[in-house]
Amino acid sequence: MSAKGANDKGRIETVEEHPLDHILRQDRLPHIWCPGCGLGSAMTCYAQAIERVDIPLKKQVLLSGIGCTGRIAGYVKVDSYHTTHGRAIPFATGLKIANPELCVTVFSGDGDLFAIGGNHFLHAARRNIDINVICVNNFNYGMTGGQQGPTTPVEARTTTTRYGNFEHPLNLPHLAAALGAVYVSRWTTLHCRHLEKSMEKALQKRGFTFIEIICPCPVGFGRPNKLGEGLEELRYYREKSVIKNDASWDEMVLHMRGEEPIVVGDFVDTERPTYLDLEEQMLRAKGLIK
Ligand SMILES: Cc1ncc(C[n+]2csc(CCOP(=O)(O)OP(=O)(O)O)c2C)c(N)n1
Ligand code: SF4
Ligand SMILES: [Mg+2]
Repeated sequence: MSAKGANDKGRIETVEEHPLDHILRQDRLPHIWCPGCGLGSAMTCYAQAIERVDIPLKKQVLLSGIGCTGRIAGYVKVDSYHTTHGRAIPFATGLKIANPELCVTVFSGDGDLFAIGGNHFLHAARRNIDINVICVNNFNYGMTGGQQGPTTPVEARTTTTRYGNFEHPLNLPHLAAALGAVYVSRWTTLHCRHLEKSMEKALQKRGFTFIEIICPCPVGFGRPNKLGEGLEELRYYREKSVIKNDASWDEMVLHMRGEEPIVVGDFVDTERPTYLDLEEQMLRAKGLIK
């Protein structure tokens, strides 16, 4: 797309515009992400999805905690909140309960959502709060220098596991499904079309939805684990990925070593009364509301 504009010498020239310019906060760009980081692709998928769904942008809200992923909430031009580390889900819960008309999405990192914020994830999913949680899983704390986190694979090297990680990682879709999330999917940043479709589905679905995005972090994860630069890390994920929508819980496990595939797909798509549905049903049954 292009438009005519005057340059600083007053001459008219053609200025290239990106089709998503109106969805991004231009005054916040350029972004802070490292060359080869997958976060730009993840954000682009989200920007496409919020524009495609039949929900006015004015009703969409984006929240994040702290981390490289958390910056997305500052770059997308919808009402957004860059909350404290790990606390985006309680903010999102409060927003949704106070104003159920809003379409509320949390976009944050593996460390933010599942270490310091793990408890909030658990209870929002169990209560089936009608919010969407999108987690960029780069297997480490990217922003603070590549430390080990709750999704770091066994044997992976980080700045705090110099000889390899010896903790069992969380399996995020498995956890979300076990907690009763009504929609659960996993894609890599290379599966742009699938990821966009999943985001569209999640935005329109009633109930707690969860999407895991496997994302290259060439600085914090690719380099110490000898996966190469961003493009090579992406190639590694592409070659190992297998789409399997009906994957069993065992197949969802990410080994990230040897021949084991990275299983991606739409794993759960079901219905369950939301927190507000149950509250309304109960109050109505007791004659407390009409
Ligand atoms: C209460 C608190 N503890 C710790 C930090 C430091 N901190 C900032 S970002 C971050 C980790 C981010 O990791 P992740 O959520 O995986 O995001 P990424 O940078 O990898 O996208 C930490 C520990 C903080 N900002 N606040
Ligand atoms: S540290 Fe990792 S996640 Fe953060 S911007 Fe750099 S490549 Fe991306
Ligand atoms: Mg991370």
